[in-house]
Amino acid sequence: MTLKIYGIAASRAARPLWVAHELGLTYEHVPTPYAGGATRTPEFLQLNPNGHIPVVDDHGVIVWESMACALYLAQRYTAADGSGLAGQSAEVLRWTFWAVTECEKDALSVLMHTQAMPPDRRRPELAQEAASRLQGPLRILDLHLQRPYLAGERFTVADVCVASVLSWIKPMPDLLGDKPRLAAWLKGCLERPAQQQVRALSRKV
Ligand SMILES: N[C@@H](CCC(=O)N[C@@H](CS)C(=O)NCC(=O)O)C(=O)O
Repeated sequence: MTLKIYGIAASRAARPLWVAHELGLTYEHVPTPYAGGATRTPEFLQLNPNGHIPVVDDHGVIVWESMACALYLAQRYTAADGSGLAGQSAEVLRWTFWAVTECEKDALSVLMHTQAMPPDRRRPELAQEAASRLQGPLRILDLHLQRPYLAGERFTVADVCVASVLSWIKPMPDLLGDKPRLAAWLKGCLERPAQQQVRALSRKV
């Protein structure tokens, strides 16, 4: 039995995949797509009754919800050299929940209505409205980033979770124009080798 991560890399499965690559974990990638019915088969619904990717199957321990998958792996595993991504839990938890509740919906709207949906279905005004709602939370994060990473001096799973969500606002670079610390932090996170490996994976499957 191996650690399995279900979900194509071009999806929220990128979150647990990013953690796995940061830690150099041995895992089996099952690139279940979210379109075409693969998340509605009886076998898949047995894993996640919500019918969503990602799912982590850690030797029989099943985890779904992408942030929970990322946090679980960071808690459960370390890299071969003993380093890890777990970080101070108060910071990790508050920033991860913050990303999901304060940013994710609007960040997704920015992505969908600028880039991800076919041009004839995009509604630029919805991207603009989402971008204005994001200004407040993004300013808060910019202010917090007077330190190198979200939880302090070291890159942790909090950075994975928050950067995964905020990578969706890249098509609107103006959102970051007046937030230099946030812009530099996000660039640094997205340039990390593990994140590049996951992006390469998303171009393959
Ligand atoms: N809150 C869930 C959302 C999962 C989700 O919506 N995943 C999408 C792909 S990114 C999916 O599986 N969509 C297929 C569907 O809903 O049928 C999480 O973070 O894991």
